[in-house]
Amino acid sequence: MDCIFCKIVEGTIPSKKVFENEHVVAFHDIHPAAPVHILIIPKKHIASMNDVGADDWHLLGEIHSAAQQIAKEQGVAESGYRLINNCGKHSGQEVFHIHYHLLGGEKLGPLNA
Ligand code: D5M
Repeated sequence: MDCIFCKIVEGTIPSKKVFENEHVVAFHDIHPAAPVHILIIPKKHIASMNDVGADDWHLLGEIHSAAQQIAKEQGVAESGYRLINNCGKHSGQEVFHIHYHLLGGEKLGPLNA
């Protein structure tokens, strides 16, 4: 499958990983929009929030659990951070392997800037 995030999961293209367990991987966004910008993804290929199946919901819980740990490790848990999922055309989703952006390290702008 021609999915850039699946290739990151497989290790066939490089990434700066900050977290990995059985179901979830997290790595630095290649175009950071804040001092801390980490992408958190399930290893399973799910195209978008619209495609999360009945057996997949635990993966989103695991992503949130990873986000809590990563925020602490990246030093933004106390100052605050944002966890964003873009779904579909109007959101600007570019990569169709579901992912959450963890953004922090500075005061963030309006949600819909
Ligand atoms: O965000 C997709 C994000 O994925 C965007 O912020 C760039 C990032 N990206 C794309 N390719 C890579 C690689 N190879 N490494 C790290 N980050 C990457 P979206 O929510 O789909 O707009």
